[in-house]
Amino acid sequence: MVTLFYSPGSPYARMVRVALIEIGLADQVEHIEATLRDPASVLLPYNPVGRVPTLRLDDGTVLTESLLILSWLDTRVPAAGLWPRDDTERARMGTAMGLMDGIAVWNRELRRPEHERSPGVLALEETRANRTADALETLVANGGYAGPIDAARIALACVLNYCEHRQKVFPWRAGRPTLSDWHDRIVQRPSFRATMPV
Ligand SMILES: N[C@@H](CCC(=O)N[C@@H](CS)C(=O)NCC(=O)O)C(=O)O
Repeated sequence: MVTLFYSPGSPYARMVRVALIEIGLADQVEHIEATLRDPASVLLPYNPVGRVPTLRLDDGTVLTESLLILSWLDTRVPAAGLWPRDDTERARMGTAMGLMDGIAVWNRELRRPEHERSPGVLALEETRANRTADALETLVANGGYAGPIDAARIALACVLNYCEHRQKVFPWRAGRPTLSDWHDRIVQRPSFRATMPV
């Protein structure tokens, strides 16, 4: 059986959990919750990188990196159209992932004791996040990230919802009403409701 290692709060792992539900494979994949940055984590015997999501295939191959896992899922159910098929959608996927990566770096910096935080890193990531969210507001207002659910929409929704609940220092909604509405609608989907971090 295929096994997904995840942690409930990870936006990267959530993309895979949402995608599994959306393409109808969630019941065929064993989900194992893993602790992170923990030498005793159940994940480490399978993945020396120690990050979630990690997908262990039924032949024992272990995939790390969310985008590799999403593209593998796409090969299982190609008709679901999970992986972006054209350049516009690939570009949208890249922008959403860029926001997620920047938020992850920002969040990692904020988790350090205050005296260890780099003001330069914090400022850079705040600027990056605002710049990207402004661009996303325009993209969504011009019809981007619309249509059937795919990995680009899943990525954007996962990072925005992460900002909503976990990275609260980023007022991502301010001045971005279209992006806010887009988020509020997509997170009503059963796949997002079922994977909401507690
Ligand atoms: N580039 C990776 C990032 C995954 C990632 O950073 N996951 C975090 C949780 S959100 C993690 O597992 N952190 C544990 C660690 O860094 O040791 C991906 O796309 O899968």
